[in-house]
Amino acid sequence: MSTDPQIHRAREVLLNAQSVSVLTGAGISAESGIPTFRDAGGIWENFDPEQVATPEAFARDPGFVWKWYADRMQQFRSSSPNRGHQSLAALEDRISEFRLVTQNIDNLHQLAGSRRITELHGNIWRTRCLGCGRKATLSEVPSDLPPKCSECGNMLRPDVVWFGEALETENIQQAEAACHAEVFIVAGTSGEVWPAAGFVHQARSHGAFVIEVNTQRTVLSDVTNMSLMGPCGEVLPQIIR
Ligand code: BJW
Ligand code: ZN
Repeated sequence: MSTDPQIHRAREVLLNAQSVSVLTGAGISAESGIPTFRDAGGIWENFDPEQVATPEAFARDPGFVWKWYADRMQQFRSSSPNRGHQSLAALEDRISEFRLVTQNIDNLHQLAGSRRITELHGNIWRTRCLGCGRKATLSEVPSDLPPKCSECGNMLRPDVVWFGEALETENIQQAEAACHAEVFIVAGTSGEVWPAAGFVHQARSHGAFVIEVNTQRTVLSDVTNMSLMGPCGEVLPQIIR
């Protein structure tokens, strides 16, 4: 058991909480071998977000954008949840009012056993038809790109949220409700992307005790009550036991 007073305090706060919400970002999957976006060596060092993560990019060259997603699907498929994901699934089991809000599309929280999840930016394994709007789940990485709708034959897009696109209203509502929890953990996100970052501000203004878990300071560190510096896979198991 760690003797770090901050870890001890975080553990105590969580043990006494009736309601807990968590916001996660790419950093929680880093120890599963999935690159983050904005760290050194991250995705945006090799790809311009304007070329792969905007509706305009998809309209210009759907095949190119789909190839980028198909490659990431292969990578996600060969990755497993780590101790960070597993700790959050265990926390959910003992907290009656719990919500996990994630910006990640990699499905690793679900694979770890989390159930009360809000996927702010969608899920890479879900598609949406540009013709009939039908959503479907992929069981395999599509090989014929861009894939077509089995109902109407129109082109499918990944059911994810790109820059300039609105998040689903239901997801925003769930995240806003989650901001009323007693304790709010923000783990593995740079806090650079909105509206996700705004939920941390909201939680703090509603009086939550906000705990950040990150390998470095972020723009959110000054908003939180406590910043625990370290990898999610080490820090989360220490504060959730
Ligand atoms: C570890 C670790 C370890 C590493 N352990 N930690 C207000 C102000 C300014 C701009 C805006 C604003 N409001 C809206 C905007 C515009 C824009 C935005 O936020 N831009 C900023 C970047 C400037 N937002 C949008 O466009 C959003 N839509 C919107 O606002 O719509 C409005 C609208 C309304 C009505 C009609 C129409 C429109 C949509 C944002 C969509 C973001 N999409 C992406 C791609 C999703 C699909 C995909 O993955 O392909 O989402 S971009 C990318 O960034 C992805 C992520 O979910 C998101 C956040 O990144 P995240 O998770 O924080 O990763 P990193 O890499 O940034 O950080 C990793 C962190 O982990 C670091 O801090 C590390 O230190 C840490 N770390 N290892 C612990 N082991
Ligand atoms: Zn269709």
